Amino acid sequence: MTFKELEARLKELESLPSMKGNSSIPKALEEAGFSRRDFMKWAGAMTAFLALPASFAPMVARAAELTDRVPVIWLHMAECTGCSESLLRSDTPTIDSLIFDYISLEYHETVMAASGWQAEENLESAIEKYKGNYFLMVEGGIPFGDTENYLTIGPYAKTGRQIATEACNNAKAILAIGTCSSFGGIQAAHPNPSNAKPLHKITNKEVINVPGCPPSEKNIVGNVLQFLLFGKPALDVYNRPKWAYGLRIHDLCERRGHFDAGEFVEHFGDEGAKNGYCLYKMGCKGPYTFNNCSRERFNQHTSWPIQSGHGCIGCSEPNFWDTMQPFEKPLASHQFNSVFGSLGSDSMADKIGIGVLCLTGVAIAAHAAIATMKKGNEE
Ligand code: FSX
Ligand code: SF4
Ligand code: F3S
Repeated sequence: MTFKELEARLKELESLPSMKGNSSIPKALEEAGFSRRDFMKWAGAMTAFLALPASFAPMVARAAELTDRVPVIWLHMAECTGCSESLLRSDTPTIDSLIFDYISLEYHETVMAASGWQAEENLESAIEKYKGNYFLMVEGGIPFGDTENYLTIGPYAKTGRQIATEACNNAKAILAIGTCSSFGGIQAAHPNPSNAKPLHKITNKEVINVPGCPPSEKNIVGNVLQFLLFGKPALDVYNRPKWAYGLRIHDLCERRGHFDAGEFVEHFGDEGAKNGYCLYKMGCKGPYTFNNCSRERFNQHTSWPIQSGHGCIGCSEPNFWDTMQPFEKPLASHQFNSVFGSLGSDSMADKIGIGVLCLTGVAIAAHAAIATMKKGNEE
């Protein structure tokens, strides 16, 4: 998309009425004590996060200010609500959470006051009023088939599947927020008693997956901004936006130098743990996991699982509850093509595919052993 096209897109958004009446994002930022400078700094960081050149920062700032022009419906299916919590639960309001408050959330069960009949009516009237124009964000897996009524919601006793399908039918864009909605998640783990499905299995419409259990607040807000600015992003084989899920955790991990040097934590709490060594032998699944946690972290960039001393459990990968177990032991059956072979460690998921990850390349265990041996020889 050219700069000119982007400008036209933003102008079109600007011409839509604000859905927040007299309130506006600049006003809300001011009231929350953020200066224009803080906001522009945030927009600069968000621009880099979206992998855009720095010259796009003013556009990103404008897009953030226009998030109150597009109605959003957020549905909860079967899940723990961690995805909403990831975004909303911070001790001080952040610019991300504030922007999210200003997204015109027409319906969100966690943050709205309505319940019962009133909630049901709000949802129906939002779908009707904004037919074809709203963003649909869905959290949670969806029980399907004979067990579909395991998730029954509201005074009309509709199933989650019915509600989600209806909302999908009339949406402008659909984002599956979290691994449950993207891939089924914890309730779809073996033996999947409710036959839970990901959102894309219950609708024919295209679903953009934003997995992570939960996804970071930045990935949630970033994907909304990305969509406002450019429309549909480039996606990998699992329909994850490549700008966010294009690299493995292992590629940019702060402990990667220790992996390459064969320096591993052998037990939680040992000297290696104190020295920040690699967590591969403690079961880290960073080499098989596509996500940007190692770059962006969580909670306003303060920390992330590996920084806090536990390996990645692969939470943004399909069926990770089954395929990434045991979480605190290396996966001997998984293979990682890092040093040899034609696919480098920076290859995208769509080039590799999980099958190739399992069938070709050099076993990461072997790589780790070689690295350890090399180190042994040097000593
Ligand atoms: Fe799932 Fe989100 Fe994990 Fe929880 O709702 S992705 S269980 S963090 O909250 O859907
Ligand atoms: Fe980081 Fe895990 Fe890779 Fe070690 S195995 S470098 S801890 S991602
Ligand atoms: Fe999940 Fe691994 Fe990031 S467990 S939060 S993808 S470090």
